[in-house]
Amino acid sequence: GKEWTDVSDLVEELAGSEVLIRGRVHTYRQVFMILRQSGSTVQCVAKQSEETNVSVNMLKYLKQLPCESFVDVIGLVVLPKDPIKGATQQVEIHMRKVYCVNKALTKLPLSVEDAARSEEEIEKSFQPKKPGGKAKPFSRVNQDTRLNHRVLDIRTPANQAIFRIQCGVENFFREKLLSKDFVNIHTPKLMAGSSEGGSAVFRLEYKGQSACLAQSPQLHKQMAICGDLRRVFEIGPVFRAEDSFTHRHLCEFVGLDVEMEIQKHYSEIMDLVDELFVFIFTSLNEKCKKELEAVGKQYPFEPLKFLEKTLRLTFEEGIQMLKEAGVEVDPLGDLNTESERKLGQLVLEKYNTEFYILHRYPAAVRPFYTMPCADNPLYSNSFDVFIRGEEIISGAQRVHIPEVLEKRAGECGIDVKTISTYIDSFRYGAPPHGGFGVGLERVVMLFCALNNIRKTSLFPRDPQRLTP
Ligand code: ATP
Ligand code: AMO
Repeated sequence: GKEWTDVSDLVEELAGSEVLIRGRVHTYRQVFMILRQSGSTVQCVAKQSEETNVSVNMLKYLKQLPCESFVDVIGLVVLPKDPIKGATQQVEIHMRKVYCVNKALTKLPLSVEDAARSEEEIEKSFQPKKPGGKAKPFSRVNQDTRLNHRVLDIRTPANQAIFRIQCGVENFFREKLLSKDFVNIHTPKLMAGSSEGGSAVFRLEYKGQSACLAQSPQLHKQMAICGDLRRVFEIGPVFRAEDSFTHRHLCEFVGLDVEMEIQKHYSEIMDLVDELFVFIFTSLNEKCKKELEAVGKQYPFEPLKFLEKTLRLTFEEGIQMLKEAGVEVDPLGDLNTESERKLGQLVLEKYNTEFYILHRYPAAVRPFYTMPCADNPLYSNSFDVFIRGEEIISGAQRVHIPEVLEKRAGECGIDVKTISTYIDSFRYGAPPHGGFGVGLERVVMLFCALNNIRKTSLFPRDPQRLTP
């Protein structure tokens, strides 16, 4: 009839009491077993004493238990003489009884202990501890090994934290939008045509008819606005048949999408981006402190620099800054990855922020549904948002005039027949509107300055990976 205590709740106040805990065998050395539960660890000692008599049989049994096995431990909470280095909890458990709940394989494809080491720790292990001694280098776990055995890899403290941070971003996004009277919608992922155009679309057969997997909720979130929902958001899967294998593209990712009526100007959409993301970043820093620290322990990073009021630069201002720094870019073309990075650096130096909005993009590089600028149709009422020099958001005011929309779709090589129901929606009366799309995995990756989007996707799908 004993209740289990969480490892994270094992604190000094419990000293002297007997507890029952369940966790994994993280490591076992001499008489010390480190028990792990999610990101928390506690040192359990097999001591022969009057108070905690551990039988010789139990010791033998413990020694042969493979790492990662699940055990129940009954033991006495004791304050340690010296600070404990190898565990998160600052109490020791003197074991009285141990039961194995479920045994793991003796030879695991990767060791969680190895997978949790920082690059610095690994580097250091190549030096001998004592001069003239022999070094005992730790092995590096490469990314493919991690992803092939993702269930084991997810168990590291940094990964435990990453997916809690991801959950935080999603919750703060939803919380803020609900407080502003947005409606949470769900749009179909099976579509008759492609929503973003281009080649990066997965095609499939749908009951004898050709179909696509949604490249974004773009068309249907706009149709929801035509349906008078006024302000909507969606959190859902987005599919892109990306060809290139990069550090920031997945073939399936989580899209955070917003669409809203606007009164006068597309700056209303950027105002929302500003308020929403300052709220998300502030909430992360306040409510996910422990998690951010855990990520930083394995992958050290500086906290994101952002302003209370998000900086806005026009595309023209951006390319002027690049030009002054000796980088020539096409004034009516798109920025490539390298010039986006460079501009991020320049903005950081000049404005001391790593989060900013670049707007009024050249019309030619934006999707067909983007509203051109009233004063100059070579530019558009659109924007991208960057964290540490990399894109996390694209957004814009949309064309709500059906004839213009039809023409633009045709010019962009889209088969207008496949999106006729979308274009028709604007023939029944449509308000001026706009919105944006955010890549969840990119937000987490860039907030924590991680170097690869696969680190922030639980089971990533990329051009070479469809399992696990
Ligand atoms: P979008 O929604 O606009 O597709 P994105 O973040 O997926 O946003 P892309 O449009 O694919 O980014 O690319 C943005 C810029 O990065 C483009 O100018 C493109 O030339 C460049 N780029 C994209 N993929 C690569 C790559 N694999 N290597 C180098 N540059 C790339
Ligand atoms: P866009 O194509 O720029 O815009 O996508 C929006 C955001 O989604 C993320 N993203 C990706 N993340 C991971 N892997 C990918 N392959 C990938 N592609 C894009 C990025 C990007 O900023 N319909 C418009 C949005 C809108 O205007 O409302 C759209 O899809 O973070």
